[in-house]
Amino acid sequence: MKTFHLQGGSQVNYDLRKAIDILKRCPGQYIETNEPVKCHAELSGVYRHIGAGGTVMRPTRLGPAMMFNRIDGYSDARVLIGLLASRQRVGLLLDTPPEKLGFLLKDAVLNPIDPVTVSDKDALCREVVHRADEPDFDIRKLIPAPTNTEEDAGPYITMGMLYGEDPENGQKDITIHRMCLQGKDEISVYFVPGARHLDVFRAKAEQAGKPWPVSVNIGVDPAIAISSCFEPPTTPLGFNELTIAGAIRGEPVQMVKCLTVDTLCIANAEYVIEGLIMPGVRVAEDKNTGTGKAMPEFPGYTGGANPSLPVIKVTAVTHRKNPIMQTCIGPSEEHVSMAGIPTEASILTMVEQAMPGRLLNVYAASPGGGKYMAVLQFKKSAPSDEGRQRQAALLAFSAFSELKHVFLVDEDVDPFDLNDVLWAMNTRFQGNLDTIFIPGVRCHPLDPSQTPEYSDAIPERGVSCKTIFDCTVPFHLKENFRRSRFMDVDYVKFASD
Ligand SMILES: [Mn+2]
Repeated sequence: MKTFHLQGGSQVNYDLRKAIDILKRCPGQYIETNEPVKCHAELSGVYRHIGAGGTVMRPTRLGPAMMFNRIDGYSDARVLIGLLASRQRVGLLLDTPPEKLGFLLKDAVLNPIDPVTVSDKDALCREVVHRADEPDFDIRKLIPAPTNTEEDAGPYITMGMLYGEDPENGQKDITIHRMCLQGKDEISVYFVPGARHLDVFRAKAEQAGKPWPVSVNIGVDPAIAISSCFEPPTTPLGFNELTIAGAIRGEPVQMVKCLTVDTLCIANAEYVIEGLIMPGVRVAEDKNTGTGKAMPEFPGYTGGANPSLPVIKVTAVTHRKNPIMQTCIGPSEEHVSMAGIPTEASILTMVEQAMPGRLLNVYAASPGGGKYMAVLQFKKSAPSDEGRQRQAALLAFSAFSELKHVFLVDEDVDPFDLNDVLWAMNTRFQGNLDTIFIPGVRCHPLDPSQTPEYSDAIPERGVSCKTIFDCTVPFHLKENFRRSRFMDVDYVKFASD
């Protein structure tokens, strides 16, 4: 593999291909197929059975990441799906035990390392260059973006890291947004309404009547993919999430100047799309299909097509030789990893600051897509800690605004084992005493139970009842809830793995 030489001589080579090389050495984590596959619905239909997991309708399962080597209609491109669709695999890729990943990210946020800009000749993403002013330029022929189900609005870039800068002050942001290929040089971008940081930058450029330069970076070091999923307040407006990826790796992310627009892109990305978001231009997300549907989203449902979205006018596509298009299924376990582990880090940070030493761990659990549900493992050490676990739950809601359900468990319950969590609910929980409702709080618009049609008590789409399920034992009753104690033994000699 080609490596870079930074000033000072250190070698950097964290990229997608290095991640794949790691998985190839780990049994059960990676498979390839040479069977030709269609990007239109077939590829995702296959992977659902191989390893999607998450909130995908059953049958599905956790399984290996999968490379499709032969894509119908594309001569040299490959498609990788499910790279992060397993917490264990994320642990292998970030060299950290799965239950410590939240702590890894928490520490990384506190020790950011700025990206560096390398020269054009060191940028692997420039191995092949296609400019939009060339005849026959068509992003749909260059980028094998899957259409995940037959009713989707079109081919989607689901693992594209959108990078842009504030046109007024140069602040930077990188975030994954759903992007649909709409024409030969047009891509729509969906921003959840509110204050998505890139949308703030975009609106400023639009206000000034200026095109806003962006890059879409596909196929990068998984540390970058996960870091780009942080949200405020952990990463407030102006916090460049690439600095977190730098901290995870102990080395700066390498950027390079775009060829055709005035911004940066990730130097070793498999694909880079350069373009301009034009002021005042909008497109209907399903303009090519009219299905009213967008694509499968993390709660397990297909999101509605948005009638009016900003558009990237593509100016160039660059890629590596034999490029890898990385994709994911929206509701898969991959979303749980990417959204959930940063959520865990955010909760750990806030609760630790408020009440050090009590929150032992957090799991942003799979059934919530990494966003709607968190299990907090909380240790009460003194009578005055009683009730503090509920305060921790309130802090968790503050640490991540889209969180809907918090489950509180004691130190003798494994928060990552949902059977154990539900055991605690069955034996340490009284519904009328230990459920705390916080109605009328804004949550996340993609949860279909949060609509005025669902109940008159819900004033607006996206407003929800946040709920705490306190499955901890009252401190003064701890002795009554002692789990059966088995003998500590050296079991391996009886039955080795
Ligand atoms: Mn941000």
